[in-house]
Amino acid sequence: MNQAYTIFGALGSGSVPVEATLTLLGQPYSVVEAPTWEGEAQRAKVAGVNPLKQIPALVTPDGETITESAAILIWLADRFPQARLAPSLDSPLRGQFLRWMVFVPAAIYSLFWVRDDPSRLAGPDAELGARIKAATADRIADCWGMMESQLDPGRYLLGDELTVLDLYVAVVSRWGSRRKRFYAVAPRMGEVVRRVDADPRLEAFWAERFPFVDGWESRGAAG
Ligand SMILES: N[C@@H](CCC(=O)N[C@@H](CS)C(=O)NCC(=O)O)C(=O)O
Repeated sequence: MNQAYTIFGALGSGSVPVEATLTLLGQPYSVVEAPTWEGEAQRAKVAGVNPLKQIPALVTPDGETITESAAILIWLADRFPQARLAPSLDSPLRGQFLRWMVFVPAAIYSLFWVRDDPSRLAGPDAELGARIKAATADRIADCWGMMESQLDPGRYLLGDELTVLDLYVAVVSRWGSRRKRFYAVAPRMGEVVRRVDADPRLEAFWAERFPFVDGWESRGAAG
């Protein structure tokens, strides 16, 4: 039996909220760095644990492999309930927690499959690719705006306790326009993710795994 968790992941990717969760939990883990968007050699590193060749994939100390970022995050939070990184099964917040934990990958994260490489749908048609990129940016902004309208955040998205949902949104919101549009359509969620960015327990972690380089929030394309 392995002693620690192994994460197949990459800097700035969907593995980062999983790594942040394990950091907060104080659980030992190692990362197999595999930026899958960089080509077949990187994708091949992941093929053995995820036939879709996507990250993140978590291999547990028992040797079980779990893919799908939201499933991994929920599983970890439930596995260590004393850390209170998710509302408990009988909490009145549980339904909304599950709702948004599914919404983020279903409505938003999944669009990056085509945004990362629009030719996956557009083929060699560059103009169509550009239209897909713009339309998916609008859709992502609409989805963040819808989430903002449905939530009533406290210090964190579901109230005053940090959950894995906050870690998840803090990372996914940085893709594309580097939160430029996110802050515009979701100002209250924006306050929450800035609080997560500034969490002293994660300062060294963010610097290593998703650095806040100068001006990152205002750089980038349409998103
Ligand atoms: N549904 C998956 C999506 C994972 C995903 O799209 N990962 C990206 C990196 S952040 C990836 O590996 N992309 C390469 C590809 O799809 O070919 C999840 O939530 O974990």
